[in-house]
Amino acid sequence: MKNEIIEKSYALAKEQYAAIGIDTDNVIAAMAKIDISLHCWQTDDVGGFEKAGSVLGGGGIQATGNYPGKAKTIEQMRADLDKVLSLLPGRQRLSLHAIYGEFGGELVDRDKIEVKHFQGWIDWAKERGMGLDFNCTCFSHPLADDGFTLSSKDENVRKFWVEHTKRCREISAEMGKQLGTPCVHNIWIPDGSKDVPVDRNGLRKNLKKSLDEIFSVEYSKEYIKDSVESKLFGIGSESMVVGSHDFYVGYAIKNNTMITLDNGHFHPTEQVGDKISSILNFVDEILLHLTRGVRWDSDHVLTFNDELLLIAQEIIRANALDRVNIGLDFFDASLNRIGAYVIGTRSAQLAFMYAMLEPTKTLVEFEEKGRTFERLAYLELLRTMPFGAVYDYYCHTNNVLTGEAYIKEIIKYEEEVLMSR
Ligand code: RNT
Ligand code: ZN
Repeated sequence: MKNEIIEKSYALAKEQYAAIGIDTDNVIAAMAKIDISLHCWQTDDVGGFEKAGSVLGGGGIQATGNYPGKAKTIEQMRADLDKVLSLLPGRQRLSLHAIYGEFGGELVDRDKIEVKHFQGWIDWAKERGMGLDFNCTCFSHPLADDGFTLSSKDENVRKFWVEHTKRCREISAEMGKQLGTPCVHNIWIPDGSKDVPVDRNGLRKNLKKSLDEIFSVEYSKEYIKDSVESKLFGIGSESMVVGSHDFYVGYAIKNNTMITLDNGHFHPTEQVGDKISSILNFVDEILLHLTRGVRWDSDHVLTFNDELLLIAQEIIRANALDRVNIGLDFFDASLNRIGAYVIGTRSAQLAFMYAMLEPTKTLVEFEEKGRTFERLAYLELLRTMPFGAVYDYYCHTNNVLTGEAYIKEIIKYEEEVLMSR
């Protein structure tokens, strides 16, 4: 899009928003607070670099499709991430999984990983002024094959995963220390039962014991922020998930950890947006895993839909941005992965910008006076306001391509880089 058109469109949009009491310049300035953590696993369908050509293991994580161009080495992944970063306005973080270390061709088992395997990533992030987040990888491993990790009744298996997760927290704390911004460490485990189990209680007691052991090591909150992620069901855990929402909400409140809300992890009619103002009354901070579930936790590319919008609106309306860590969690192997990455991240940015372009105070006044027609009418009006022009201008002021130009740039990268992999 021509600069002149971007600027003219923005000038008109600015006037339209001013008429309903919104200062678009302020909103653009506030976008600096939308720090989105990019999930590294979108570049390679959650494969990781433990061994060459590794494939996705069990545990309810499933990517479908085999579009060419997936990152097969750390160098390729870093090149892809740089491309993605160049097409995004604002600041981002990077979220790594434990299987993405630099293991130098050696097979380093999960209970042996160390900071040194991630020092390259820390340096990489430092050069770019980015923060890092981290995730233990309790799946895609022979000791996770029977579906139980931290809740396993096999004491050796349980201990193995406790040790892995402890090491992941140690690595996270070091990342936070070296980079000067706390690293969010997220625990998600696949543990659950395909068919109706009998001893749910025993498994949940085990999970609680494992978490207590893991969190018995204390680190400064300046270095690490801990979070736990629940799930309703997964492939192979249809009948029961040990780490259910009730389990982790209870654990998080009692132990002052964060709760991870992945919007693919609930019943399709449940809204994660509705949960935010409840949970934030009882825990200090939350982590979001933004995704798009189609009929199930399918992890489709995030798009600008009502579900995402409600999440962003609820955070902005509750003035809770500084208590929400925004992470992404989608992986689709059926289309250009870099394109998917950029679409999803831009959609998240757009949702937060849209939420900030709302005259919330006026709407609340209508609501409190019972003037529900005007509340609804304004909400509908906002949908056709020129928020796209504001987003384009935001990209423009960040020297980032807008409109169809970014699409062409991704096609060029596909032709020049991805297709020759
Ligand atoms: C799985 C969880 C989990 C993973 C990532 C890779 O259902 O959403 O967050 O997607 O850790
Ligand atoms: Zn998730």
